[in-house]
Amino acid sequence: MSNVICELLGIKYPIFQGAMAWIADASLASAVSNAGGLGIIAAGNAPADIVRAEIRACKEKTDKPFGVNVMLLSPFVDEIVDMICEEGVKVITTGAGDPGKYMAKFKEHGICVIPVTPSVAHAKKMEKLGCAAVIAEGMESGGHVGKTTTMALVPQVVDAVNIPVIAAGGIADGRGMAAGFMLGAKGVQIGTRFLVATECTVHPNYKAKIIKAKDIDTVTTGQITGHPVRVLKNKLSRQFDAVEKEEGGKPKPDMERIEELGRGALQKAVKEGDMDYGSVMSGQIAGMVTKEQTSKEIIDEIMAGFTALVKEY
Ligand code: TUI
Repeated sequence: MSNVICELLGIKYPIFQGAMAWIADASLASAVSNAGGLGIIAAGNAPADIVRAEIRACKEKTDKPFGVNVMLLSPFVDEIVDMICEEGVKVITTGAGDPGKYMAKFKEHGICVIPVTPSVAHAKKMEKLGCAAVIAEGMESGGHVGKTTTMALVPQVVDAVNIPVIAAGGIADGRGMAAGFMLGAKGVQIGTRFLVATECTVHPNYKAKIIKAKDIDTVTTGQITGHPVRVLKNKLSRQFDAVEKEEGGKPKPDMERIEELGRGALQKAVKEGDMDYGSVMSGQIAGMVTKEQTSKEIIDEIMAGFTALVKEY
């Protein structure tokens, strides 16, 4: 297939691989790009040199377009932006904020900027900034989430802006992709299903927990800090629950105590495979993710399902 997103980015299928912090590296991103989607390296909270090495490794592994995600809450965001411009990255997505401060620099380097947006107001602002497209991400997603569901958010963003919209949150197969397109999206972003891809280097315990997860197994932690994060339930999420209830009842909640619980917890899950006290970020669609497959198998299966459905209706 070809559409506005495929043409904009020079990719075969309008499928983005979600930029999962500490997880989405050169191995996964290059595999997704080689399979015809847009692989995306997550900068997360990593310093620029670490991300630079992943970008260079990705260039070695694929000659197809790939992107980098800038997590705007990162303490290293300024150096990440400089490095991305130096490395000649063509497309970036942003998360967890407003990339306005960096737009002039991105434009100067001819970089295509596609922010993740949690609301209509934010999406309109992104259009005014000169972004090429937006990713409307519903609260079904894993990791840091907004407040609105994909079903409600996507059509409202589509109506509000004149740039292409990519749907994210709760999508893992051809049905989800078709649903996103019915809502007016021109592409989809998929995270949780790629987390169990063969080329994904996350700890095997993490993949096993996603594969075992059921529909009701995710919760959001950190609600009162203003940065809610969707994870699979475990001992850490229950600790969060208890501490948030305790602090939430106080006139002046101790936010630092809650932030402290989450510090380093994602690495603990991703690198050490600690499924009890690690932060096991996952989307609500985990219950539908039942086996490890190569990125190519995942993309081919999604596209086969999508095309059959689109022909049917
Ligand atoms: O960014 C994500 N998902 C993430 S980032 C992450 S690392 C992290 N860990 C702990 C706390 C916070 C981050 C793990 N998962 N998805 C994209 C996303 N962006 N979701 C929500 C947003 C968002 C929120 C507010 C985008 C813009 C925004 O704008 C607010 C403003 O006022 O600019």
